[in-house]
Amino acid sequence: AGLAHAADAVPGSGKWVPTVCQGCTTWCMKEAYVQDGRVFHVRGNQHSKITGKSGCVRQSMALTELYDPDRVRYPMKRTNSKKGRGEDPGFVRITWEEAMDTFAEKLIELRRKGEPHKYMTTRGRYGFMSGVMLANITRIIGSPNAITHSAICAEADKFGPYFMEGNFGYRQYDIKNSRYQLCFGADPIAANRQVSFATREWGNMLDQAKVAIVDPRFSSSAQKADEWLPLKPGTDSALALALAHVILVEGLWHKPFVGDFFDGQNRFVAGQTVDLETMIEPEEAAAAEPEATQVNEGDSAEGVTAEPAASRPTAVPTFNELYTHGLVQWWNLELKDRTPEWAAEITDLPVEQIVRVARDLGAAAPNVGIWLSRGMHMNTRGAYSSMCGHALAGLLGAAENEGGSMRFSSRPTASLPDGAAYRDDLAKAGLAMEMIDRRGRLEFPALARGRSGGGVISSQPANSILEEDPYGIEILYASWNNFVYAQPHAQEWEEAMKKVPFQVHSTLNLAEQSMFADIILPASHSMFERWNVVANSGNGYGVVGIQQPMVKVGDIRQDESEIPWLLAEALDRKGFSAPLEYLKNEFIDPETGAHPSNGDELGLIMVKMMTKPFWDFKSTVGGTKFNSWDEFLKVGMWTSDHYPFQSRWGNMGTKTGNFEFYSETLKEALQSHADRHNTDIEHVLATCNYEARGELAFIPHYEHPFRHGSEDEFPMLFVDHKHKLNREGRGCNHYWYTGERDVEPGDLKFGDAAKINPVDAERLGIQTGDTVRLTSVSGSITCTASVWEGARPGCVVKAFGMGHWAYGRHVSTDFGHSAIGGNNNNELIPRDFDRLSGSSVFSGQIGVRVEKV
Ligand code: MGD
Ligand code: SF4
Repeated sequence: AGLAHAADAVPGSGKWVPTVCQGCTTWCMKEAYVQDGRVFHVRGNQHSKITGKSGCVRQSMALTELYDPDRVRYPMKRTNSKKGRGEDPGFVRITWEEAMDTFAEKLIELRRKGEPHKYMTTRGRYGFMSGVMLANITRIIGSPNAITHSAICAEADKFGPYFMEGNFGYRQYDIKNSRYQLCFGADPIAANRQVSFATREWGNMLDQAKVAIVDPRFSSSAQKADEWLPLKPGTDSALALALAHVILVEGLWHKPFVGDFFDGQNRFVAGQTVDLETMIEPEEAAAAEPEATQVNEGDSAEGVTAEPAASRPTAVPTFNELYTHGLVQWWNLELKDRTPEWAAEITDLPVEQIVRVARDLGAAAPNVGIWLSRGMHMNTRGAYSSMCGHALAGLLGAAENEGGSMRFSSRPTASLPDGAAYRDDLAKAGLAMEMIDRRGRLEFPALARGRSGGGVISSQPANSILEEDPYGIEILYASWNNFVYAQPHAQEWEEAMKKVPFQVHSTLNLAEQSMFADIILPASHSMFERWNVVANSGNGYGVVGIQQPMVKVGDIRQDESEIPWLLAEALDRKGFSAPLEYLKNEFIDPETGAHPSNGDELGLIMVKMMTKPFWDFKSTVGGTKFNSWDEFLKVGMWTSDHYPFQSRWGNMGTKTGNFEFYSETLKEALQSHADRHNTDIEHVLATCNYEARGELAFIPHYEHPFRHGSEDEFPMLFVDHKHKLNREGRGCNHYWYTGERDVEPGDLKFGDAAKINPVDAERLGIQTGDTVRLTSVSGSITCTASVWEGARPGCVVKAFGMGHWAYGRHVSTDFGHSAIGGNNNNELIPRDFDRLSGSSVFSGQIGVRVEKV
């Protein structure tokens, strides 16, 4: 049932079926070639204005995931109650009915005890239908604890853009029209959010644009750039501020966006403040801005003025800002002293390079991309790094502009019914409990969208469970995630998972997370085996695509439609009918008016409901026109109109409507968090480990990198990065992944390499191939040394992705015990936060010691 284009599964008559790849956050529109009931090949969706038929190197690894011989093919239960690494769970096959009945029984018991809030769901990667199982049904049961992985992904990335530009989201970079691309902590042709597009366009871009990569590692993108800026980890904000300083001192800012001095004379001189207002003579005042007149009128109203306005000097703003706010305050409070010489000391980059990059940026403005990612801001004070980086986009007029960065295009999918009407009193009481991640506490502002506690603290639950603060968790449903491996300080997750008595893992493979599970549910592969909706943006276009079941490997179920249906049915059998009523009543096929009678129908109905704005002929959303569901299904994706450049200038969604160098929006958010805790902003910042006091809190400014571990004990710095073959934490169980590791510069075939510079290698007596132990404040791992000039001296560079002690034959030497090649980076990375955004720390200054063993 539900196999799309089943008629095509006839020998010799293959067909391209549209779907979406979710191998990373790029979410590329795809087509899969299906023949004889098998998928043979994938390529970009020919209708995609972002990628066309092209794709990244790892698109085909979706197939190795789908047909992985180690894939879980039926539900299982644990027979060994002892949990922990090295304990064989003793999984045995069970039916879907037994699996769901056991799960439902545990949930009913929890409700009987009056503790439904002790149920937690964790979400890793997801489709747009995930909210039904993970949030809506969870709330009907009575728990607020729907925890997503967003804060281990890149929440800090959204901080600067939100508080300066009103955009709580990622950006698309218009690299086709760019004349300069400056990437901080991003390797766009290997990872990040536009990989297929960036891979296709990078070479073309180099013909018309300069590219500069800021990274302690000589990444793939750095190798194809004009400038490599191998700065000391954790110092990106110093570089960004110095670039801003030079841009201002040399008069290179984009005047049609930022504005200019009232008389066109540049007053930005290093070390000198600029007056907010200037007194001008009467004849100049006549030609000056209307504000000058208003000052006189105000004076007059208070009875101050004794002489006519035109006959005395008048105060005017020294700098007339157009679409920005607070430039002079930013200069006075911070930028005036942030010279290239100052930054060179901190970053270890040459003064000339900083000045050259600043001048080139100015010359290319406004067609400049300021590309930010994890390496720059996923660190203890990363919120302000994010602001420092994004401020350059404002200064250069590159925000929302051609050749610059844009927020994601509008992709108006219809939302699904939330089920609030199906919550009983018990559920409402559970929902009122504090969330397990402690969001909103004084020390966790997590100011997503400007709200105190508005964001998730993805790494906190393990610690909360161990400390039983606010309480322990009794039941966990983990969907498409592997937090025991993917979370920083992974050891803590192992400990916490031992304490959760009942766990269900919906997964493709038995991963580390599964080793603590009581029930394993074999999930559908997102790209080939389920209905779902996924949207993204790139190249100026918003796209919405559907995933559809085209094959089925084993006795699997669709994770975001069939599994919630089966759970709702099991709960209903046990007398708790609200979830099933919610699914049966609220989900209605917009074409036929039919209600679902099983999970597969539910999946199709959800897809049709969400995508109706795109295929309903009455729709007014613009973009691609479809006249029916069938027409839409064949193409499998909708494309928006092109992004309207500059349309948000003056309408940015900040408090002032402008691009805020002095963030009134952040000031308000910090104040509301402080008010909530009856304290002041200074106390909030001190508690959250930031150095800023006073007005500095509201502007992009330099904070010293927070170092984990002393220089004496841990003299080198750890640089974690995504390997080009990583499909997030997945895709690893294949020899393409383990064998071809050297597609990433400096890595070793079949190895898990710690890459160190020859200078350090000589000092430490280490050669390529040696086994080395890396130790941080968090833990110790062993791996293979690779002596490589692309690692900045003083750094140990290592890709995330190997070191699975469970997952499959290609990555674990002894399944359930130990990993091939090395260990997980996350055993080295401590649990710490950028508390203003809620993000976890992965970059910055994590001290390590390297020893040959
Ligand atoms: P994964 O590890 O990708 O996700 O980390 P998580 O959100 O935990 O999830 C793997 C699980 O999903 C496995 O159990 C797998 O079998 C299952 N799975 C695979 N495909 C599917 C599917 O189609 N459906 C279902 N239901 N299950 C499936 C990712 C996270 O890791 C992210 S997004 C980032 S950005 C971080 N990156 C990162 C890093 O760069 N360095 C370090 N050190 N740590 C990192 N952790 C973060
Ligand atoms: Fe696109 Fe990422 Fe899939 Fe590559 S892995 S095809 S970039 S979604």
